[in-house]
Amino acid sequence: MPERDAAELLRDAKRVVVFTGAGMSAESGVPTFRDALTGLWARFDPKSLATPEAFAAEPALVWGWYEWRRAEVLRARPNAGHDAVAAIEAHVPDTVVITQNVDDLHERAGSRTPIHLHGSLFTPRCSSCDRPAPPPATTPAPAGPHEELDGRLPPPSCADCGAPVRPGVVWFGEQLPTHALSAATEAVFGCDLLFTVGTSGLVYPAAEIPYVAARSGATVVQVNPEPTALDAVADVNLRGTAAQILPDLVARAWGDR
Ligand code: BJW
Ligand code: ZN
Repeated sequence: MPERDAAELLRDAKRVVVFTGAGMSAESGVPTFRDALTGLWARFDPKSLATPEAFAAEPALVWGWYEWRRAEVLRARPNAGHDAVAAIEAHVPDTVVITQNVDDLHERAGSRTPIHLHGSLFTPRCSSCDRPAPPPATTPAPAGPHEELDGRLPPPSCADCGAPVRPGVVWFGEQLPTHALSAATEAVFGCDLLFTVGTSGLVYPAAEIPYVAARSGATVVQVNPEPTALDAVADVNLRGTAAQILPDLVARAWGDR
């Protein structure tokens, strides 16, 4: 289809899904995973940190790394892109935000109830009985020695069964939370416009979401400064950052700001 103006599409849309990845939070100072120089996987090995096997083998290494990341997120603030997503929700009440991010920046920008497909840094739980555990009251010092991977921190123990508490995120090889995946699927089937923002589209099953939207007749608009695996499924590719493109779209759709 010929490229329609994305602001016009937004103004006409009745049911919107905003599907976000790590690039959404990049301008808040939260690193992505796969960007060549700055991504987490350029500095850390995902197999040693983001798998259930890694946690079983080295719980203090994995817990310490996630506590360091939680501290970084607590210091970060939502950016203009997060604000624009909340503004879309205000203009189009039938908007659902589906995020792969484990930070809470959508919530802090005012998004109502974003669906967290890959869990959250703020919902630790028991690694054995699944009982939710409170996030620790203190977080590690800012520039921890994690570059050398010496930032070990023993995880707390479950109040019920004594097993180690684990981060509430979805690791490689784990199933996505059923309730999140079904709520996301329902929203995507019913939407007429889907924005995919700041995701490489490489991690499944989350990366299926734009394809499902396209197959069910929605228009797909991608916001990303780089080409991605999702370029082909997007009807409109907007090359730029979340904090540049999204506020501009909102302003052009409704004359805000
Ligand atoms: C900007 C920007 C700016 C920069 N503005 N943009 C099919 C084929 C092959 C493998 C598989 C398959 N299906 C499943 C798998 C296995 C695996 C997988 O997908 N592997 C691939 C990597 C090959 N999937 C899984 O294991 C999943 N589970 C599963 O499949 O379970 C099946 C099962 C069934 C039954 C029983 C048991 C299991 C789980 C995947 C969990 C992913 N977890 C992580 C870590 C979360 C915790 C943590 O934070 O540490 O989730 S991995 C990491 O990748 C994180 C992210 O949510 C996810 C996606 O990354 P994202 O958000 O796209 O970030 P990047 O860095 O990749 O991209 C950033 C983008 O932003 C770039 O495009 C930039 O250009 C852009 N950008 N600045 C806008 N300012
Ligand atoms: Zn327990």
